Amino acid sequence: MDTTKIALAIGAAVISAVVVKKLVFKCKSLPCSSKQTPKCLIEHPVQDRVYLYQFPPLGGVRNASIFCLKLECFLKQNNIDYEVVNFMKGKSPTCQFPYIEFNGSVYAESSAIIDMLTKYFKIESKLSDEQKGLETLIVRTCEDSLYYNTLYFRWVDDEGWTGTKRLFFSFGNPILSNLFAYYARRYWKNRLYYQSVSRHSVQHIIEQAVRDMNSLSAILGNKKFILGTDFPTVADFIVYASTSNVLLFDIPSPLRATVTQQNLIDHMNRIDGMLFKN
Ligand SMILES: N[C@@H](CCC(=O)N[C@@H](CS)C(=O)NCC(=O)O)C(=O)O
Repeated sequence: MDTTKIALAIGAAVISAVVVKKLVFKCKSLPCSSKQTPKCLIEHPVQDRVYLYQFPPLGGVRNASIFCLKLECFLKQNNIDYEVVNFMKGKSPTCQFPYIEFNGSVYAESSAIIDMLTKYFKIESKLSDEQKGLETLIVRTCEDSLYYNTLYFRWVDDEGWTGTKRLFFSFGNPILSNLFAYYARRYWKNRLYYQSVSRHSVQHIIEQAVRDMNSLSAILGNKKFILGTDFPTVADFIVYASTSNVLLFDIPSPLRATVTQQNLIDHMNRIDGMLFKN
C-alpha cells in the first residue's frame, strides 16, 4: 500500500470514530432532560393509542430493558391500545428508553408514563397505602440496585461483555459496529464506576444481587402476586422483568446461578404466561 492509501485509510478510520462517537453520545451535547419540548413523529396517530419506543426482543428475553418490559406489561394488563415503534426512529427527551408518544405529546420515564396513563384512563388503584409503599420499595430495589449489578455483568465483566457484544453489536459494517461497541462499553463502564458498582469485587456485586433476589423471594413467599393481590401490579411487572433479565438473558453471567428461588421462577413464568402467551 502506498502512503496516500495509508493516509486515506487512517483519515477514514478517524472520521468514522468521530461520527460514531457523536452518534453514541449525541445526547451528551444536548440538554438531555424532560425539560425539552420533544416533537411527535408519528403521522396520523390514533387517539388514545400509545406509540411505544422500545427495544425489540433480544437474547432470550421479551426486552433486555427492565424499564421497557415493566411498561409493556402495564399496557397489556390494562388493555391499553399500543404500538411498538422502532427505537432508532425517534429521539427520546431523556435519551433513555422507553418513551412514548400519546395524544400529541411525548413522555419519558417509565414510572411517570405509568402514572400519567393511570390518571388518563382512570385506572382505579385497588392497593392500600401499605401495598403502595411496598410497591415503591420493590420497584426501587429492582431499578436502582439489582439493575446495576446485572448491568455490570453485561458491560464490564469481560466474559459477559463478549456475549453482550455479540447480541447488541453484530450488525452491518464490522468497523462501525465495533466502534459503536467500544464507545457504548466505555459509556457504561464510566456510569457503573460513578454509580460505584464496579469499584467493588465481583464477589461483592454477586452478594448484593443475591440479597436483592432473596428479599424479593421472601416478600413473594407462596403468594401468587407479590403484594398479595389477586391481580398483578407494577411490582410484579418489575420483578418479572428483573428476574427474566438475570435468568434468561443469553450471556455468561454468574448472576444467573444466583436465582435459585423457585417461587421467583414460578412467578416469572406466571406473569409471562398471563401477558405474553395468548
Ligand atoms: N428511569 C428511567 C430509566 C430508563 C433507562 O435507564 N433505560 C435504559 C435502557 S434499559 C437506557 O435507555 N439507557 C441509556 C442511558 O441511560 O443513557 C425509566 O424508568 O424509564
